[in-house]
Amino acid sequence: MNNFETIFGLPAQVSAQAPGRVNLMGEHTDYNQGFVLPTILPHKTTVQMAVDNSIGGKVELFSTNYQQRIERSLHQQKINHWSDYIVACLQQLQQCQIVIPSLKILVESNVPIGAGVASSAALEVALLKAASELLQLDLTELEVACLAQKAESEGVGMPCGIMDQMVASLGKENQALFLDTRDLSFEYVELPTDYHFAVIHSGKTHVLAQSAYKKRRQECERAAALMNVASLRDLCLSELNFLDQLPHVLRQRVVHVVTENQRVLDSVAALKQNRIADLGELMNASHLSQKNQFEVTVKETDLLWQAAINRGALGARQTGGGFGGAVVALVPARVLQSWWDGVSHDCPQASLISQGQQPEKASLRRVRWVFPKISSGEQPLLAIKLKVEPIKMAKVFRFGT
Ligand code: GAF
Repeated sequence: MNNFETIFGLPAQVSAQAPGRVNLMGEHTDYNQGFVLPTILPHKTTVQMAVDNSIGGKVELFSTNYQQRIERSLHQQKINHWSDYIVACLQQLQQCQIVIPSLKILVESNVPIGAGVASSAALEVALLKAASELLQLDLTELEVACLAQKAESEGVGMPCGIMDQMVASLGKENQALFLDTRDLSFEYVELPTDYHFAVIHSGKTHVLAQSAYKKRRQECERAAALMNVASLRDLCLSELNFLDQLPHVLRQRVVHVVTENQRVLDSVAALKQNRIADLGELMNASHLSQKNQFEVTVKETDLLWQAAINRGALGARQTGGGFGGAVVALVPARVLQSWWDGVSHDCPQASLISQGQQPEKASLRRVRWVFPKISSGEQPLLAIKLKVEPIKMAKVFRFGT
């Protein structure tokens, strides 16, 4: 008997999984219709599900991480609880005229929470993939990602972009997902095998819904409006000389987004041409831009970034939404152990989440699930249509040559 049967007294009908992610380049660019370059982690969330007509229109949920059972009605709004992510996804399906029967749902995960590695997207995507199979909806991976992003922004109230849900749904091992968030076109880019992308939790938990994430997004939208463009994606490097009409803070935000978009394009080129040292430099520039221009790093991630470089990483950067969470460092495979010995000496509060290509060797320190408290009354700022239509560019994008 597996966990599901022990907990619910009936066998699971379907099971689906989705991974956590580490973003290698392109931070806070997705809600500006820009570029991102994430990849997946070996850590996964598993959702098992069965129909149970005896529980009358409700869903009964169990999380093994919390060791907690809860019954939810799909008429209910969020209650600032881990189950909100599940209810929000099922409500998205209802909005697509899909009838949701009474369900029993089990969630198990080893994706660290509060580390900036997209645990909520892993839960949403695993849930929607399981529901799609159970209810024979035949959702595509793209549709799953779009529904998951809508669930998080509309149902949970976290106005995120689409990067995390896209890579949780479409990501592949040892490949980065080079994604254009404007039209959701993407390409897989092979990652080098003789280097590791080590992901390290700084020890400072990030809770995006309580952070200035929403404020940053609003600043970007205000800057775009003042610059008379649909989004910051429409600005190019040469236009950075003409930001005089913007207040200082907005100018800083624009500089980050425009240069970060360029860094994604440059990182893709560096990976394809095996210019790994160049990729390291781009990662360092990205961290400094997140620190000085976008102001989303914290003392703990800055110290960890410095230690990672001092101890021999080719480059490093804060990854994910920021305000705490993780740093990703590019480390030659042959020095990985001595590098980590040095970093963990300099930053004793840090823990290695994953060391990239050899997940089975990663020293995993179990991170307790801590679901963020989500403030109420937040409106979604971005509604992505279920059927994605390419959006015409307002301007020809002029990055790179
Ligand atoms: C969080 C969000 F969910 C993403 O959409 C993205 O904006 C990221 O922060 C920052 O790049 O993970």
